[in-house]
Amino acid sequence: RYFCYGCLFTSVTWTLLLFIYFNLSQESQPLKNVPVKGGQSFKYFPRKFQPRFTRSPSWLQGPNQHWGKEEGRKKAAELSPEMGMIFNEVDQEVRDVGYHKHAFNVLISNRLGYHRELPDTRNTKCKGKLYPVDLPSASVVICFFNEAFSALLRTLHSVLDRTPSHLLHEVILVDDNSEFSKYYFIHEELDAYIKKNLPGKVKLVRNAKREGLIRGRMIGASQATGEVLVFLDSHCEVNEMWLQPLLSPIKEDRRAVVCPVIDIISADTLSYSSSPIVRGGFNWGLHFKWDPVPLSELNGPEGATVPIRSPTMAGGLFAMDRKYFNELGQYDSGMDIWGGENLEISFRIWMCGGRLLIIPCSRVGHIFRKRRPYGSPGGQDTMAHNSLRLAHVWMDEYKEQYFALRPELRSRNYGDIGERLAVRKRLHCNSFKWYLDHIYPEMQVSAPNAKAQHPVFVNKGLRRPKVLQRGRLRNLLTSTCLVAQGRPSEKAGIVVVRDCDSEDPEQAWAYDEEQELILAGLLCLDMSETRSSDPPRLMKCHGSGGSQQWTLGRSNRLYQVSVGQCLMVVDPLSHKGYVAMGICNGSKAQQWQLED
Ligand code: UD2
Ligand code: MN
Repeated sequence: RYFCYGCLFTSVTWTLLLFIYFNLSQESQPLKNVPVKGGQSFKYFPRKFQPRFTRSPSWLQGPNQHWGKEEGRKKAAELSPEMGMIFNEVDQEVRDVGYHKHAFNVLISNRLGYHRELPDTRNTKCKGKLYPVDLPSASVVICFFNEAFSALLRTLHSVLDRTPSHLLHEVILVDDNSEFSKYYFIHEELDAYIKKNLPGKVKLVRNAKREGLIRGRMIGASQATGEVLVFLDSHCEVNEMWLQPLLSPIKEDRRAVVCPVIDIISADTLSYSSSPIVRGGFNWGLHFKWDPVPLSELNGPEGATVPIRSPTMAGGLFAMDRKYFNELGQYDSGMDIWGGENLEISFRIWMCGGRLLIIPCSRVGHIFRKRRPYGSPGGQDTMAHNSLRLAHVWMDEYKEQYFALRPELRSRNYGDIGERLAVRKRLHCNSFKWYLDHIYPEMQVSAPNAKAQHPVFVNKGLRRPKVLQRGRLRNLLTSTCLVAQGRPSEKAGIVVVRDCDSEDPEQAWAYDEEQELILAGLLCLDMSETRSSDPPRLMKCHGSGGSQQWTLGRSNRLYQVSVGQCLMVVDPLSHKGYVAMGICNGSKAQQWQLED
C-alpha cells in the first residue's frame, strides 16, 4: 500500500502551527473567544486570566499567587500607580464588571494576588511594645457574600501570613450562600483551593440560604472552638503584629471587646493608607459615625498607643472572648442581612458591664467602597428593620429621637423582640440614659442629624493640596488644548480640545500633589467609576483620589489611575475636538504637555 509521508508531515506541521497560533493569539482575542472551563467562565480567576504579554511591564508579571510569598511581597511593595492599566478587552471587562459587582477595582485586586507587603502604619512607639507569650488563641470568623475571589483570598492569606501560628486556632469562612456566577466562581474553586493549599486551619461553612452578615457571624461563632473570636470583613488585610495587641487586653479582662484601627484600602487603587485615630459614635438616625478622640483619652505617658474607650464600633472588625460573646447574647438573630448590629452590640457591651476599646497598635486595612454592591433578597431596607429592633430593645425613651427623624417607622412591624428583652433583663443592664451620661456625653439630645463621616475625610480636614504645576494642557498631535466644552462654571460637563490661548484663564489647569487636575480653579478632571468607556468630564473635586487621580508620566501620557487608560484626542481631523480614554499606546494622540 502506498503511504503519503509528505501528507503526514504537512498535516502535522499545520496542526502544530495552528496550535501555536491559537495559543499566542489568545490575549488579543475578543472576550467570547476566551476559553472557559466546563461551560463556566472563570475569567475573574486571576490564575487563569493573568494576561500574557510578550513584553509586559515588570509589575504585571507579578505579584500574584504564582510568585512565592517572599517574591510576591517584594513586588507588591512597589505598587505602581499604573497597576490598573487596561491592555485589552479582557482587562476592561474585568474592571467594569468588577466595579459593577463589587464596587471596587477587581482588576488591580486580581493583579495584586494573595500576598503583598503593607506599609507599617503603627505609631513607632507600638513597635517597642511587648506582649505576653501565653495569650489566648483566636478563631477568626470571616463571612462573605459574593466576594471577589482575590479580595477574599488576600484577606485569608494576610491572616495566615501575619499571625503567629500558636495564636491562630482556626479561620472559619462562612459563605453566605453566594450566588453561583461566572464572576464569583467561589464554590468549587474555593473548596479546591483550600483543600490543596490550606489544609488544617481553614474551615469553610456554607449557609443553605442567605442569612445576612449578622446570623452569618453567629453561625461562624457557633462552629468556633478558640478562646477568642475575631471577626473580619471579607475584603481586609491585617497588618504587622495585628493580633497580639487585641488579645492582650482580653487576657487581662475578659469583658474587654477590642477593635483594631481600620486602615483604608482605596476602592479605586487598592493602595493601603493609615487611618487617623478616631473613635466610634452615632447619630439619631442610628448611623454609625467617626468622632475625634477627646484629649482626655489621648494623654498619658504612652500617648497614642494605649487603648481608647469608644462609644460604638464600626462593626466589621473586632475581637471578643468567645464565652463572653455567648453570655452577652451573641447578636440579635432577628436582624437581617446588613446594618444596625454594630450599634446594637456596642450599646449592649457598655450597658451590660463590658468595655469597648480601640487599640491603636493593631492595624487592619479594609476596602471602603462607595456603595454597597448587593441588596437584600426581598429588596427590604434591612437597616431600618434592624435599627427599629435596636431602638425598641435598648434605647428606652430615647427611641423618640429616632422616630422624630423617621416618623414613618413608628408604626412599622419589627417582629418579636421578647428574647432580646430577656437578654437585657438577665444581664441586669443599665439604662440608655446611663450610657449617654457616662459613655457618650458628647451626644446632643435632639441635635441636628450629623452626617456619617469617613476617616478619609476626617483626615483631610480643610487642607488644600499643594499645586505642583500650572499651565495649559496641550495635545502634541493636534497642538490644541484641553478645555471645558461650554464655559467652565460650577457646573459639571465634558471636556474637548480647542485652539490654545495662553491668555485665556479658562484654559488654565493646575496639577496638585493629590494628582488632581483642576480647571480654572473650579472643577476636577474626573472619570466615571463604573464605565471606563465613558468620556472624561469635569466634576466637583472630591479629594479622595481614584476617579480624579491622574499621572503625568512617561512619554507625556496622561494616565487615569482608576480607569487604567490614557487620555487621547479621538478624531484629530474633526473640528469637534472630542477626547476619550483609550488603551495606552504611546501614540502622539495620547501625548500631552502641561505648559505655560
Ligand atoms: C460596616 C461593617 C460591616 C457591618 C456593617 C453593618 C466595617 C469595616 N464594616 O459595613 O462589618 O458591621 O457595617 O452591618 O466595620 N455579608 C454577608 N452576607 C450578607 C451581606 C454581607 O456575609 O448578606 C458579608 C460581606 O461579604 C462582608 C461583611 O458581611 O464580608 C460585611 O459587609 P460589608 O462589607 O458590605 O459591610 P460594610 O463594610 O459596608
Ligand atoms: Mn466591608
